Amino acid sequence: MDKAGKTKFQVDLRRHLREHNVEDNLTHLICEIAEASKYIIHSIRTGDLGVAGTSNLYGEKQLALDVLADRILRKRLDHSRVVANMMSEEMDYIIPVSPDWEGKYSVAFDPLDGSSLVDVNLAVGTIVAIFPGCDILRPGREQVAAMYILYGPRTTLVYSVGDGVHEFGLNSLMEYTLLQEDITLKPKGAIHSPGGLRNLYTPGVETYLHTLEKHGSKLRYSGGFVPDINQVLLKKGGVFFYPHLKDKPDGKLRLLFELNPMAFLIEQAGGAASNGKQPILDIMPQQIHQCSSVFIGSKEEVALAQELIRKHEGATEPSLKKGVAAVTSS
Ligand code: FDP
Repeated sequence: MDKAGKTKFQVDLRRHLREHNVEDNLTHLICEIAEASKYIIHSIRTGDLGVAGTSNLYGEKQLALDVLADRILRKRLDHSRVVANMMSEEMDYIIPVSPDWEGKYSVAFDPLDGSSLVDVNLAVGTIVAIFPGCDILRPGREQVAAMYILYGPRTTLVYSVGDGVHEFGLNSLMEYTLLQEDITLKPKGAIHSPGGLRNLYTPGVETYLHTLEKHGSKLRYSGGFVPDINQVLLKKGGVFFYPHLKDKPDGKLRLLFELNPMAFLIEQAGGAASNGKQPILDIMPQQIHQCSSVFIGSKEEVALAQELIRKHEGATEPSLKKGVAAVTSS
Protein backbone atom coordinates (compact mmCIF):
# COMPACT_ATOMS: atom_id res chain seq x y z
CA MET A 1 0.00 0.00 0.00
CA ASP A 2 1.17 3.56 -0.66
CA LYS A 3 1.68 5.78 2.36
CA ALA A 4 -0.86 8.59 2.87
CA GLY A 5 0.18 11.66 0.85
CA LYS A 6 2.54 9.61 -1.27
CA THR A 7 0.75 8.43 -4.37
CA LYS A 8 2.47 6.03 -6.68
CA PHE A 9 4.09 7.71 -9.67
CA GLN A 10 1.69 7.35 -12.55
CA VAL A 11 2.93 6.06 -15.90
CA ASP A 12 1.01 7.50 -18.79
CA LEU A 13 0.43 5.78 -22.11
CA ARG A 14 3.11 7.64 -24.10
CA ARG A 15 5.71 7.03 -21.44
CA HIS A 16 4.78 3.36 -21.29
CA LEU A 17 5.15 3.02 -25.06
CA ARG A 18 8.53 4.80 -24.98
CA GLU A 19 9.76 2.66 -22.10
CA HIS A 20 8.87 -0.41 -24.17
CA ASN A 21 10.91 0.93 -27.11
CA VAL A 22 7.87 1.14 -29.37
CA GLU A 23 8.78 2.74 -32.68
CA ASP A 24 8.04 6.50 -32.85
CA ASN A 25 5.33 6.44 -35.54
CA LEU A 26 3.54 3.56 -33.84
CA THR A 27 3.74 5.36 -30.49
CA HIS A 28 2.28 8.45 -32.13
CA LEU A 29 -0.50 6.44 -33.77
CA ILE A 30 -1.56 4.68 -30.57
CA CYS A 31 -1.56 8.00 -28.71
CA GLU A 32 -3.63 9.65 -31.46
CA ILE A 33 -6.24 6.87 -31.18
CA ALA A 34 -6.24 7.37 -27.41
CA GLU A 35 -6.81 11.11 -27.97
CA ALA A 36 -9.71 10.41 -30.35
CA SER A 37 -11.32 8.18 -27.74
CA LYS A 38 -11.60 11.16 -25.38
CA TYR A 39 -13.87 12.92 -27.88
CA ILE A 40 -15.84 9.72 -28.40
CA ILE A 41 -16.38 9.31 -24.67
CA HIS A 42 -17.47 12.95 -24.49
CA SER A 43 -20.05 12.33 -27.24
CA ILE A 44 -21.34 9.24 -25.45
CA ARG A 45 -21.64 11.04 -22.11
CA THR A 46 -23.18 14.26 -23.41
CA GLY A 47 -24.66 13.59 -26.84
CA ASP A 48 -28.28 13.19 -27.87
CA LEU A 49 -29.04 9.60 -28.72
CA GLY A 50 -29.61 10.64 -32.30
CA VAL A 51 -30.56 8.56 -35.25
CA ALA A 52 -28.43 9.26 -38.32
CA GLY A 53 -30.07 11.64 -40.77
CA THR A 54 -32.61 13.11 -38.32
CA SER A 55 -32.65 16.63 -36.83
CA ASN A 56 -32.32 17.66 -33.22
CA LEU A 57 -34.38 20.25 -31.31
CA TYR A 58 -32.57 23.10 -33.04
CA GLY A 59 -33.06 21.72 -36.52
CA GLU A 60 -29.39 20.74 -36.75
CA LYS A 61 -28.56 17.49 -38.43
CA GLN A 62 -28.05 14.86 -35.79
CA LEU A 63 -25.62 11.99 -36.07
CA ALA A 64 -25.99 8.53 -34.58
CA LEU A 65 -23.18 7.95 -32.11
CA ASP A 66 -21.49 5.28 -34.19
CA VAL A 67 -21.39 7.65 -37.19
CA LEU A 68 -20.03 10.40 -34.96
CA ALA A 69 -17.40 8.11 -33.44
CA ASP A 70 -16.38 7.05 -36.94
CA ARG A 71 -15.90 10.67 -38.02
CA ILE A 72 -13.90 11.52 -34.91
CA LEU A 73 -11.53 8.62 -35.39
CA ARG A 74 -11.16 9.00 -39.13
CA LYS A 75 -10.36 12.69 -38.84
CA ARG A 76 -7.72 12.04 -36.20
CA LEU A 77 -6.10 9.26 -38.24
CA ASP A 78 -6.28 11.32 -41.40
CA HIS A 79 -4.25 14.10 -39.74
CA SER A 80 -1.86 11.82 -37.87
CA ARG A 81 0.75 11.69 -40.71
CA VAL A 82 1.50 8.06 -39.87
CA VAL A 83 -1.42 6.28 -41.56
CA ALA A 84 -1.27 4.80 -45.08
CA ASN A 85 -4.75 3.23 -45.34
CA MET A 86 -7.68 2.92 -43.01
CA MET A 87 -10.80 0.84 -42.93
CA SER A 88 -13.82 1.40 -40.73
CA GLU A 89 -16.64 -0.93 -39.76
CA GLU A 90 -18.90 1.92 -40.84
CA MET A 91 -17.58 1.94 -44.42
CA ASP A 92 -17.63 -0.47 -47.36
CA TYR A 93 -14.22 0.39 -48.76
CA ILE A 94 -10.61 1.02 -47.78
CA ILE A 95 -9.89 4.70 -47.27
CA PRO A 96 -6.48 5.72 -48.65
CA VAL A 97 -4.76 8.33 -46.48
CA SER A 98 -1.22 8.60 -47.81
CA PRO A 99 0.28 7.04 -50.96
CA ASP A 100 3.72 7.34 -49.38
CA TRP A 101 3.42 4.44 -46.96
CA GLU A 102 7.08 3.96 -45.99
CA GLY A 103 7.26 3.84 -42.18
CA LYS A 104 3.50 4.21 -41.91
CA TYR A 105 0.71 1.95 -40.70
CA SER A 106 -2.72 0.85 -41.83
CA VAL A 107 -5.59 0.73 -39.41
CA ALA A 108 -8.86 -1.24 -39.27
CA PHE A 109 -11.32 -0.13 -36.62
CA ASP A 110 -14.80 -0.47 -35.24
CA PRO A 111 -15.38 3.06 -33.92
CA LEU A 112 -18.25 2.18 -31.58
CA ASP A 113 -18.93 -1.50 -31.14
CA GLY A 114 -22.23 -2.37 -29.50
CA SER A 115 -23.70 1.04 -30.23
CA SER A 116 -27.23 -0.33 -29.78
CA LEU A 117 -26.36 -0.65 -26.07
CA VAL A 118 -25.78 3.08 -25.57
CA ASP A 119 -29.47 3.96 -25.21
CA VAL A 120 -29.89 1.34 -22.50
CA ASN A 121 -26.76 2.65 -20.78
CA LEU A 122 -24.61 -0.45 -21.09
CA ALA A 123 -20.88 -0.47 -21.84
CA VAL A 124 -19.57 -0.08 -25.40
CA GLY A 125 -16.14 0.24 -26.95
CA THR A 126 -13.77 1.11 -29.78
CA ILE A 127 -11.66 -1.68 -31.31
CA VAL A 128 -8.52 -1.12 -33.42
CA ALA A 129 -6.16 -3.35 -35.44
CA ILE A 130 -2.84 -1.92 -36.68
CA PHE A 131 -0.78 -3.37 -39.58
CA PRO A 132 2.59 -2.18 -40.87
CA GLY A 133 2.68 -0.55 -44.33
CA CYS A 134 -0.26 -0.19 -46.68
CA ASP A 135 -1.69 -3.70 -46.92
CA ILE A 136 -4.68 -4.09 -44.67
CA LEU A 137 -6.47 -7.18 -46.00
CA ARG A 138 -4.14 -9.75 -44.53
CA PRO A 139 -4.23 -12.35 -41.75
CA GLY A 140 -4.50 -10.93 -38.24
CA ARG A 141 -1.22 -12.65 -37.33
CA GLU A 142 0.51 -9.81 -39.23
CA GLN A 143 -0.83 -7.09 -36.93
CA VAL A 144 1.88 -5.12 -35.09
CA ALA A 145 -0.53 -3.79 -32.50
CA ALA A 146 -4.12 -4.00 -31.35
CA MET A 147 -6.12 -2.07 -28.78
CA TYR A 148 -9.56 -1.38 -27.46
CA ILE A 149 -11.10 1.37 -25.40
CA LEU A 150 -13.96 0.42 -23.11
CA TYR A 151 -16.53 3.10 -22.27
CA GLY A 152 -18.05 1.70 -19.10
CA PRO A 153 -18.53 3.19 -15.63
CA ARG A 154 -14.81 3.91 -16.10
CA THR A 155 -12.99 4.40 -19.37
CA THR A 156 -10.11 1.99 -19.87
CA LEU A 157 -7.69 1.31 -22.69
CA VAL A 158 -6.04 -2.05 -23.33
CA TYR A 159 -3.22 -2.39 -25.84
CA SER A 160 -0.53 -4.74 -27.05
CA VAL A 161 2.36 -4.23 -29.44
CA GLY A 162 3.27 -7.90 -29.21
CA ASP A 163 4.99 -7.85 -25.83
CA GLY A 164 2.13 -8.51 -23.45
CA VAL A 165 -1.19 -6.85 -22.74
CA HIS A 166 -1.45 -3.69 -20.66
CA GLU A 167 -4.42 -1.83 -19.19
CA PHE A 168 -4.73 1.92 -18.68
CA GLY A 169 -7.44 4.00 -17.01
CA LEU A 170 -8.59 7.49 -17.96
CA ASN A 171 -8.02 9.68 -14.89
CA SER A 172 -9.71 12.95 -13.90
CA LEU A 173 -7.06 14.89 -15.87
CA MET A 174 -8.08 12.94 -18.98
CA GLU A 175 -4.78 11.06 -19.07
CA TYR A 176 -4.52 7.33 -19.65
CA THR A 177 -2.38 5.98 -16.83
CA LEU A 178 -1.16 2.45 -16.26
CA LEU A 179 -3.42 0.16 -14.22
CA GLN A 180 -1.79 -3.20 -14.87
CA GLU A 181 0.88 -4.70 -17.07
CA ASP A 182 1.25 -8.13 -18.65
CA ILE A 183 -2.27 -9.37 -18.05
CA THR A 184 -2.17 -13.15 -18.31
CA LEU A 185 -5.06 -15.58 -18.72
CA LYS A 186 -5.24 -18.80 -16.76
CA PRO A 187 -5.50 -21.91 -18.97
CA LYS A 188 -9.05 -22.40 -17.68
CA GLY A 189 -11.57 -19.87 -16.36
CA ALA A 190 -14.95 -19.96 -14.66
CA ILE A 191 -17.18 -17.80 -16.88
CA HIS A 192 -18.65 -18.00 -20.36
CA SER A 193 -20.32 -15.41 -22.62
CA PRO A 194 -22.36 -17.13 -25.33
CA GLY A 195 -23.67 -15.02 -28.21
CA GLY A 196 -26.40 -15.95 -30.68
CA LEU A 197 -29.74 -17.72 -30.27
CA ARG A 198 -29.30 -21.06 -28.54
CA ASN A 199 -32.01 -22.78 -30.56
CA LEU A 200 -29.90 -22.05 -33.65
CA TYR A 201 -26.77 -23.68 -32.22
CA THR A 202 -25.29 -26.59 -34.19
CA PRO A 203 -24.76 -29.96 -32.40
CA GLY A 204 -21.09 -29.30 -31.57
CA VAL A 205 -21.80 -25.86 -30.11
CA GLU A 206 -24.83 -27.06 -28.16
CA THR A 207 -22.71 -29.87 -26.65
CA TYR A 208 -19.97 -27.32 -25.89
CA LEU A 209 -22.31 -24.99 -24.00
CA HIS A 210 -23.85 -27.92 -22.15
CA THR A 211 -20.36 -29.14 -21.15
CA LEU A 212 -19.32 -25.69 -19.88
CA GLU A 213 -22.50 -25.47 -17.78
CA LYS A 214 -22.02 -28.99 -16.45
CA HIS A 215 -18.51 -28.07 -15.30
CA GLY A 216 -19.81 -25.09 -13.34
CA SER A 217 -18.84 -22.25 -15.70
CA LYS A 218 -21.03 -19.22 -14.93
CA LEU A 219 -23.00 -17.30 -17.56
CA ARG A 220 -21.69 -13.71 -17.90
CA TYR A 221 -22.94 -12.05 -21.09
CA SER A 222 -23.42 -8.29 -21.44
CA GLY A 223 -24.27 -8.20 -25.16
CA GLY A 224 -21.26 -5.97 -25.91
CA PHE A 225 -18.19 -7.57 -27.43
CA VAL A 226 -15.71 -5.15 -25.83
CA PRO A 227 -17.00 -5.43 -22.24
CA ASP A 228 -17.44 -9.19 -22.62
CA ILE A 229 -13.84 -9.66 -23.81
CA ASN A 230 -12.60 -7.22 -21.18
CA GLN A 231 -14.33 -9.30 -18.54
CA VAL A 232 -12.62 -12.52 -19.66
CA LEU A 233 -9.26 -10.70 -19.78
CA LEU A 234 -9.51 -8.99 -16.40
CA LYS A 235 -11.03 -11.99 -14.64
CA LYS A 236 -7.95 -13.73 -16.08
CA GLY A 237 -9.94 -16.55 -17.62
CA GLY A 238 -13.13 -17.78 -19.26
CA VAL A 239 -14.48 -17.83 -22.79
CA PHE A 240 -16.55 -15.66 -25.10
CA PHE A 241 -18.12 -17.25 -28.14
CA TYR A 242 -20.36 -16.15 -30.95
CA PRO A 243 -20.61 -19.37 -32.94
CA HIS A 244 -21.69 -20.32 -36.44
CA LEU A 245 -25.47 -20.71 -36.32
CA LYS A 246 -27.86 -22.89 -38.30
CA ASP A 247 -28.99 -19.81 -40.24
CA LYS A 248 -25.63 -17.95 -40.15
CA PRO A 249 -22.75 -20.33 -40.99
CA ASP A 250 -20.16 -17.59 -40.39
CA GLY A 251 -21.67 -16.22 -37.18
CA LYS A 252 -22.12 -12.48 -36.68
CA LEU A 253 -18.88 -10.81 -35.66
CA ARG A 254 -16.56 -9.17 -38.19
CA LEU A 255 -13.15 -10.70 -38.73
CA LEU A 256 -11.28 -7.52 -39.61
CA PHE A 257 -12.78 -5.01 -37.20
CA GLU A 258 -13.66 -7.11 -34.16
CA LEU A 259 -12.08 -10.55 -34.14
CA ASN A 260 -8.52 -9.95 -35.37
CA PRO A 261 -7.64 -7.24 -32.84
CA MET A 262 -9.27 -9.13 -29.94
CA ALA A 263 -7.60 -12.39 -31.00
CA PHE A 264 -4.23 -10.62 -31.07
CA LEU A 265 -4.77 -9.27 -27.54
CA ILE A 266 -6.05 -12.56 -26.13
CA GLU A 267 -3.18 -14.57 -27.67
CA GLN A 268 -0.77 -12.00 -26.26
CA ALA A 269 -2.33 -12.66 -22.85
CA GLY A 270 -1.66 -16.39 -23.22
CA GLY A 271 -5.15 -17.33 -24.41
CA ALA A 272 -6.47 -18.54 -27.76
CA ALA A 273 -9.00 -17.56 -30.40
CA SER A 274 -10.45 -19.97 -32.95
CA ASN A 275 -13.29 -20.12 -35.44
CA GLY A 276 -13.85 -23.66 -34.17
CA LYS A 277 -11.43 -25.14 -36.67
CA GLN A 278 -8.39 -22.88 -36.95
CA PRO A 279 -6.91 -19.83 -35.18
CA ILE A 280 -8.69 -16.58 -36.00
CA LEU A 281 -5.32 -14.92 -36.64
CA ASP A 282 -4.52 -17.36 -39.48
CA ILE A 283 -7.67 -16.70 -41.50
CA MET A 284 -6.95 -15.04 -44.84
CA PRO A 285 -9.66 -12.42 -45.31
CA GLN A 286 -11.58 -12.41 -48.57
CA GLN A 287 -13.70 -9.34 -48.11
CA ILE A 288 -13.95 -6.32 -45.84
CA HIS A 289 -17.09 -7.22 -43.93
CA GLN A 290 -16.39 -10.93 -43.66
CA CYS A 291 -17.82 -12.57 -40.54
CA SER A 292 -16.49 -15.54 -38.63
CA SER A 293 -17.63 -17.70 -35.78
CA VAL A 294 -15.39 -17.23 -32.74
CA PHE A 295 -14.39 -19.01 -29.54
CA ILE A 296 -11.96 -16.79 -27.64
CA GLY A 297 -10.47 -16.82 -24.16
CA SER A 298 -8.65 -19.35 -21.99
CA LYS A 299 -6.75 -22.00 -23.93
CA GLU A 300 -8.54 -25.03 -22.49
CA GLU A 301 -12.02 -23.68 -23.17
CA VAL A 302 -11.09 -22.83 -26.76
CA ALA A 303 -9.49 -26.28 -27.26
CA LEU A 304 -12.65 -27.91 -25.88
CA ALA A 305 -14.79 -26.00 -28.40
CA GLN A 306 -12.57 -27.20 -31.25
CA GLU A 307 -12.64 -30.77 -29.98
CA LEU A 308 -16.44 -30.92 -29.68
CA ILE A 309 -17.03 -29.22 -33.02
CA ARG A 310 -14.65 -31.66 -34.71
CA LYS A 311 -16.38 -34.57 -33.00
CA HIS A 312 -19.96 -33.52 -33.77
CA GLU A 313 -19.60 -31.57 -36.99
CA GLY A 314 -16.53 -32.96 -38.79
CA ALA A 315 -13.44 -31.04 -39.86
CA THR A 316 -14.38 -29.37 -43.13
CA GLU A 317 -13.97 -25.62 -43.32
CA PRO A 318 -15.84 -24.14 -46.25
CA SER A 319 -14.94 -20.47 -45.98
CA LEU A 320 -11.16 -20.37 -46.07
CA LYS A 321 -10.28 -19.68 -49.67
CA LYS A 322 -7.14 -17.74 -50.47
CA GLY A 323 -6.82 -14.54 -52.46
CA VAL A 324 -8.20 -11.10 -51.81
CA ALA A 325 -9.38 -8.38 -54.12
CA ALA A 326 -8.43 -5.10 -52.45
CA VAL A 327 -11.27 -2.61 -52.70
CA THR A 328 -10.25 0.99 -52.48
CA SER A 329 -12.11 4.22 -52.89
CA SER A 330 -10.74 6.55 -55.49
P1 FDP B 1 -24.29 -4.78 -31.49
O1 FDP B 1 -25.05 -5.62 -32.47
O2 FDP B 1 -25.11 -4.26 -30.37
O3 FDP B 1 -23.48 -3.69 -32.16
O4 FDP B 1 -20.86 -6.81 -33.25
C1 FDP B 1 -21.78 -6.07 -32.64
C2 FDP B 1 -22.35 -6.67 -31.37
O5 FDP B 1 -23.20 -5.77 -30.76
C3 FDP B 1 -21.28 -7.09 -30.34
O6 FDP B 1 -20.80 -6.01 -29.59
C4 FDP B 1 -21.99 -8.13 -29.51
O7 FDP B 1 -21.12 -9.08 -28.94
C5 FDP B 1 -22.91 -8.78 -30.51
O8 FDP B 1 -23.06 -7.87 -31.61
C6 FDP B 1 -24.25 -9.06 -29.90
O9 FDP B 1 -25.05 -9.75 -30.78
P2 FDP B 1 -26.45 -10.41 -30.31
O10 FDP B 1 -27.39 -9.26 -30.14
O11 FDP B 1 -26.85 -11.29 -31.44
O12 FDP B 1 -26.21 -11.15 -29.03
